[in-house]
Amino acid sequence: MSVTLVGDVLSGTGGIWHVRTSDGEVREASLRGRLKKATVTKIAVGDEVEVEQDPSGAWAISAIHPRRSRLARREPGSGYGERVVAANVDQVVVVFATAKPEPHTRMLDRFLVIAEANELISRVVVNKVDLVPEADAARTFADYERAGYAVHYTSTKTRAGLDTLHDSLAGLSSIFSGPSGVGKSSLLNAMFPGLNLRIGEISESVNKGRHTTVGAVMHPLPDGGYVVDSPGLREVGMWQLASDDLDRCFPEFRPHLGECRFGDCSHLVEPGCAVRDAVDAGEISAARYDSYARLRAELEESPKKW
Ligand SMILES: Nc1nc2c(ncn2[C@@H]2O[C@H](COP(=O)(O)OP(=O)(O)OP(=O)(O)O)[C@@H](O)[C@H]2O)c(=O)[nH]1
Ligand SMILES: [Mg+2]
Ligand SMILES: [Zn+2]
Repeated sequence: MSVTLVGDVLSGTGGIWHVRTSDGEVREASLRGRLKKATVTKIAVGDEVEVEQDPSGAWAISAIHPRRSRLARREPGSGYGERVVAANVDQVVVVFATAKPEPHTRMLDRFLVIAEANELISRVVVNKVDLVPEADAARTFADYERAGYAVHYTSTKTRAGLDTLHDSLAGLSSIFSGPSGVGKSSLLNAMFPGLNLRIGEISESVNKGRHTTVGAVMHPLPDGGYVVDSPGLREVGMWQLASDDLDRCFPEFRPHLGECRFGDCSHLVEPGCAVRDAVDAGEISAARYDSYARLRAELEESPKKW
């Protein structure tokens, strides 16, 4: 008789998946041949699966449960396909640094749009606040607080903001995302010392695009919930987002949608646009609107076959 257990996929390399089963053990499992052929869903970190032990003692994944959520983005490089970075996540923690590397808020907007398009809540973490005056950091990221995002100002050196961030992760499954070198792994180590994640060498490596974390790995938290540490991204591709849906991915636009003169307003050129009026009135940040316009142009140029 074979044993079947339910578990969560923590990581995977070379066809072997680490699955944390309901009894708290972490088991190495391969994907059942039958399932491999039948399934269109590629397994991702965070997937809830069934594993079966065969008489020789080896474990195999025999079923994948439906996902309650997922964070997907475009296949990196020239690919058009989607890549599910993690399944069954509750929130995306988008980490940027005040410096080393310099924060590019346009890129932050992309990370946030992808989370919104996946219908996930995001938090913004502004790490390395020890490197610049507080007022400078607050000015750079003020637009995000105004847009309604929770913004955490943190430092792993001074431990500023770590308790509040820690509390916001309790009982949830959170994926840490953001550029390379901003301190995602450092933050997780500082909040959960047992994790012992590899962190990068000081600054010089940051701009050379050397990635310290390789592949997304999910870690169970001592008091319940999970965190996913993911490798830094240099480019973040949109996936399967219709250009007409982009406006809803900017939370501060939402109160104004439906108030434009034209129902299918692109908020770019049409007269009587409530979104542009709000920008002119200073209610919506001009920089965020500029990101919207650029992303919209990009989506309209991209191949429809996504
Ligand atoms: N000054 C300062 N440096 C920090 C802080 N947090 C992390 N660092 C440094 O930033 C560098 C990169 O940290 P990592 O944690 O490896 O960054 P990461 O975001 O996980 O990078 P990838 O895994 O490549 O995506 C290391 O040298 C850390 O010591 C901080 O709050 N202040
Ligand atoms: Mg890392
Ligand atoms: Zn409009």
